[in-house]
Amino acid sequence: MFDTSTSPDIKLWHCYNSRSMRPLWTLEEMELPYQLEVLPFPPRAFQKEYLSLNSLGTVPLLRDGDVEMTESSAMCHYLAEKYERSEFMISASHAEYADFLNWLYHSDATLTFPLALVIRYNILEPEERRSPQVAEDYQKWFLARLRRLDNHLLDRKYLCDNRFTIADICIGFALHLGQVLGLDQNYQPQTLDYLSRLTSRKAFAKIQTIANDTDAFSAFSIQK
Ligand SMILES: N[C@@H](CCC(=O)N[C@@H](CS)C(=O)NCC(=O)O)C(=O)O
Repeated sequence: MFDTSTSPDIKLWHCYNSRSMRPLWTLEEMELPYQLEVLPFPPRAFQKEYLSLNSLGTVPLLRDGDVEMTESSAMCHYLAEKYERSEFMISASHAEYADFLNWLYHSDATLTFPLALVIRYNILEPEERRSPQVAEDYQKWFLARLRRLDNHLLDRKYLCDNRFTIADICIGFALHLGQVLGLDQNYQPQTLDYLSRLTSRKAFAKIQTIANDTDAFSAFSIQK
């Protein structure tokens, strides 16, 4: 277990290179104390006891006192609001507020979802159930779904208000996961620049060193 203080209230269950990177990256950017439990991926297969904590079997799981959450982008939103870190947020009175929320939701529902199917049909299913055709279709779908982001980044360094916010963390994770799967070869130059701007942040570099020996996708990324 990785513990950043003696008795933090916040506890996060994490798998390397999974969606739990979103709240982990947020915690590090905000310098909040937390406890981290690292699980093998997928936990529903390799750490069955985890199902008693989260019946979905998915990561992340976040607890903060009585609060329990299972949606990664919502966790980033919660941490920024709850711990009053307005520098990572766009307020409701700001002209770009709706856009900010849209990127937060877009990050998982629109961008990460097709990647989950690529992982499933290329890596997680037993050999006889794998389907290169399904994986390829969802890779193409993911790249087509980057169009809106590609256009948005033509004249911007960050998604909202010209500064780094949790929207960049949430979208940045989806781009990072695509990169882990070798899809960055097809990213537009402005999107690649944006991703390297995000991954060169100190907090990102730090979370990449946590539990990197448990990377479930490393064998696949080496073959790509
Ligand atoms: N919408 C949820 C999805 C959570 C999710 O599906 N996590 C994946 C890891 S990236 C997982 O745990 N997959 C393993 C499984 O489904 O058993 C979120 O954003 O946190």
